Amino acid sequence: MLEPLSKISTNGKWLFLAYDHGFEHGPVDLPGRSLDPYYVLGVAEQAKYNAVILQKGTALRYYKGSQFEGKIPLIVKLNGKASIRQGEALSLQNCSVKFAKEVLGAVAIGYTIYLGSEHDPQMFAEFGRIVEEAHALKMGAIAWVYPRGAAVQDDASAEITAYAARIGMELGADMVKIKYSGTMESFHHAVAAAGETKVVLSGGVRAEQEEQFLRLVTSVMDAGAHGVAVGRNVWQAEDPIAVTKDLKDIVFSEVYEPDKK
Ligand code: FBP
Repeated sequence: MLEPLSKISTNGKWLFLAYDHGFEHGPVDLPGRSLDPYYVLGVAEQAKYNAVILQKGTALRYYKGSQFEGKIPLIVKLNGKASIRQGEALSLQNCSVKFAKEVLGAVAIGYTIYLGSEHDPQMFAEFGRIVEEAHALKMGAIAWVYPRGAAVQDDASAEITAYAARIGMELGADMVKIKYSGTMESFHHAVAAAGETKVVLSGGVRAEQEEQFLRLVTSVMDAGAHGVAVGRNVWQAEDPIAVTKDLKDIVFSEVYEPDKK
């Protein structure tokens, strides 16, 4: 069900603002004004992101019924895990697809799968059902696929990054969000492995220099990626609007070449 996502794209590309870190990492990731969801929603609106990504509660308390509802498209992250408990990663659903659509007004849902975790079969099964429900409600389904766990030797290798992208496609995701594999060539392999499923980069921890992050984004866009879902590199920055402008220049200025895939 790519249509709901296509409707919110810019020339077939996407720039999403992710803000689920309070759940995943805790307030330690949300310094200064970024602790306030209204601040981040303001950035998303002002900089005209293609969508903002929130957990259920943030969407319920700060998006629903606020000045931002309907102004910025919403993607609801359906699962999440805290960073305190160690061991093999498992993230289970805490919000239904129906609630995301009918109560929160989401155009798409997101779900994280930890590829390589001893619990990955549970997340495959849960996301498989979610894809069916999302498509029945005419919503997009986005898989975050992150290699993680004792069985994963190198979570950024070319092979496992391509495997992550492929798993997203094989599970029926319309879009897969993956981490950087280190080189343009290896990321291109991952984009190719995803086939018809669109691939967006997961931003990562804030780079020391904005230039470093922009170079990384240039590399993935040159590799044929369809966009970026970024969090910390934007709302932790001193001037998130200026960073977004630079990001848009890279993500949206690329000439779309379908045979790049
Ligand atoms: P960033 O751009 O800040 O890395 O955000 C992307 C994201 O996928 C978030 O949606 C999520 O909270 C975080 O990264 C999870 O990162 P990790 O699982 O590596 O701790």
